Amino acid sequence: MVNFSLEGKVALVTGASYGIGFAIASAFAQAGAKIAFNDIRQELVDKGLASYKEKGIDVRGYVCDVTKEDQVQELVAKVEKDLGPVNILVNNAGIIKRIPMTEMKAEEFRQVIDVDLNAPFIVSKAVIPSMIKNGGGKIINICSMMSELGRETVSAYAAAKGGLKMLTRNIASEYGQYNIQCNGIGPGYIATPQTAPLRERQSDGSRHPFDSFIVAKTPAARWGTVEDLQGPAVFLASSASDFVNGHVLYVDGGILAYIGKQPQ
Ligand code: NAP
Ligand code: GCO
Repeated sequence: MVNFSLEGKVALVTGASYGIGFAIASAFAQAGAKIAFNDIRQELVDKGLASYKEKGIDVRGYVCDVTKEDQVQELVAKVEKDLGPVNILVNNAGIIKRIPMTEMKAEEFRQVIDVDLNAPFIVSKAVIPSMIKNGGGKIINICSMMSELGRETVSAYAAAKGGLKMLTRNIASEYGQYNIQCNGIGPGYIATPQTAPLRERQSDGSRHPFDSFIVAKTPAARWGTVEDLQGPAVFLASSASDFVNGHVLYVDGGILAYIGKQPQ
């Protein structure tokens, strides 16, 4: 019997007050996991706690900036004390800065790399020792279309997400022997606050050009929803994927497979 259950597991999802992280943590709870999440500010954690409660999901929320190693080590220790050792980690917290590369300050580039690449390294490094001690674990890194493709104004984000794909493969390579599976999820274009600027209605009420572009580039002819990511995340967090390692599962409606619609 294929087992998608997460009963008895402790899952830590970073940056999960809302958006993709919130949806993944909610799905893990439905599959039986005990949930811990963090966000960077108390008011965000409080907002998240209220949202989980509204869905009848019991979670622990913690304030932690995932780019700060001391805060991350404290977070992991608190989760272990409150719920038990982390069995499933989702490195979800992320930022994007859409700035033409030649206009981007080096500090802005560093900030994106820090959250989107350095932080998954820091948090993974914090949980791997206990995963080894406990006979294994699951690490899921939230990658992106930009792990494979570039586009104007997202140089830092693409560099980070491309690096995150290779960090995923390297964790799989280095720790697979301890029954740790590290995989990525590469969401397509998903309707969340992060992509809201790309979907804003124009002053004349027409759709944002990028919105129309993405719908035309997607065989599914729609933006993804956070719910589209829940099944793939539960699969990669469960024992059903114990022989899947170092893989990035693209949940993109087919964008990466499609050259694009011929202009009419
Ligand atoms: P989002 O709506 O911007 O949520 C990101 C979350 O991460 C927010 O709660 C954010 O808090 C938190 N965060 C940012 N920096 C942090 C830090 N240093 N420490 C702790 N938490 C931090 O993004 P999303 O759309 O849900 O995306 C989640 C992940 O999926 C990101 O890694 C993103 O790159 C990736 N992704 C998104 C899409 C998409 O189309 N939406 C597609 C592919 C991949 P604040 O509110 O303070 O920023
Ligand atoms: C952008 C978008 C994308 C999505 C996502 C696609 O500006 O191109 O924000 O980067 O967030 O990463 O997979």
